[in-house]
Amino acid sequence: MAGEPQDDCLFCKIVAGQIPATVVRETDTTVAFRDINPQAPTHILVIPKVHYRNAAELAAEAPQAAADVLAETQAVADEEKLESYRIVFNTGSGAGQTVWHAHAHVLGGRGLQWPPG
Ligand code: DGP
Repeated sequence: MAGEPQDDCLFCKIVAGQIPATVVRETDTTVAFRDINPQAPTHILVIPKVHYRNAAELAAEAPQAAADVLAETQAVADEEKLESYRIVFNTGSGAGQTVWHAHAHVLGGRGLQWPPG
């Protein structure tokens, strides 16, 4: 059921501490950890502790958790001293989503091209 931990979800397992991750911040509702395959000098994922498949579902079903994720992207950027950075929510496989638990990528520490590929 949406919102509940899913047995087959990698990021639910990180939330539960069943899979190790380099956690940089944690709040009551979110966890931020370094991406295992960084695409920039700083590449951190901010996830809600509740399970929703993507950012759209999260925003619709748990708007406070969505707001908490967004606030944490800012906190991560501040902690990493990023002057410029990009927040990305890949939504759907055509956009590159591979993990079906909503997450924000915080990317920075190098110049970023626009438009993205
Ligand atoms: P996306 O492609 O938008 O669904 O992003 C998923 C990201 O998750 C991708 O950049 C790689 C990262 N990732 C996948 N497995 C793990 C893992 O076990 N640990 C960590 N820290 N990151 C992971």
